[in-house]
Amino acid sequence: MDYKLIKFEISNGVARITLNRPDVLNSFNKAMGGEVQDALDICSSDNTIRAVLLTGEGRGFCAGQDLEEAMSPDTKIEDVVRMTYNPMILKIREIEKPVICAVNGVAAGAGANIAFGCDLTLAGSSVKFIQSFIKIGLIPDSGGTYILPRLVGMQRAAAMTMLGDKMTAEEALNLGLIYKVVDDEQLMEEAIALAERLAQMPTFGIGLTKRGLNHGLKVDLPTQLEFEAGIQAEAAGSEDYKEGVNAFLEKRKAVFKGV
Ligand code: T3D
Repeated sequence: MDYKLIKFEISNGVARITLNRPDVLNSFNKAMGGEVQDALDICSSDNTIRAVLLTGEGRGFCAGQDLEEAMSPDTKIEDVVRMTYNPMILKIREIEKPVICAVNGVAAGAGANIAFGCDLTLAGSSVKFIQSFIKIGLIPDSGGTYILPRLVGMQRAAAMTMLGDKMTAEEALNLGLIYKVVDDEQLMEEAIALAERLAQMPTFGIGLTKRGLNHGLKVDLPTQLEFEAGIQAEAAGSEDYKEGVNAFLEKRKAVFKGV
């Protein structure tokens, strides 16, 4: 696919997806949603890609749905949710590679929930997160009603989504919504370093770890313990497991291939 609304670059095992509609704070129209989904499919299937980095161009990360497009008579809102946001969130959660998000500016509506749905989210210190759906009478989609109560508890999730107040990066960090706050000027450098570090790690094991974390959100402890036994067996069958143990015993640095 020839991308027009995102940038897609691969370097040192890291695929960087940059939302690229800066004039509208990288809000999503259907076309950009399609491009992001296509890029995520490539990230999933290309074995040379061992980490994904999602960010935005310009002064915003993402202002959610493009409201001009949402108002078009051709747009059915449930189709937008089903065709743009649901598959994107599922791809981010189900791709068995680490997805890092570098939130470079305001993240509103679906933009906030996409950031919260990534594996490791870094935000610049001046960033604001806004559950802005309710400001226009909508509900928090893109997994908001699923992930927010699980991450911050029902009361805080209700306050965030019913009031729609701006939240600072520091507040998001303290609530466990993101991994780290970084000086704005250092954000990309730090996000790339983190992604490149992850891309040198046992990718297959990271993928199984992610599968385990996803599964654990949905089941009881005995079921999850049994699930862990199964995926641990898969991890133990990997080349990286052999390399990790051999490197430890031989007192050298492991070189992981991701398989
Ligand atoms: O189909 C469906 O609707 C279902 C899916 C829903 C998912 C959702 O995400 S619903 C939530 C949609 N998003 C919003 O409601 C956020 C709207 N934007 C804002 O509230 C503000 O722009 C921000 C708080 C994010 C940032 O404010 P500020 O003052 O820093 O920037 P600004 O001046 O408002 O925006 C800059 C430009 O981007 C401006 O255009 P202009 O005047 O320079 O030509 C503005 O219109 C444009 N822009 C910002 N957000 C959107 C947008 N254009 C279209 N859609 C947007 N969401």
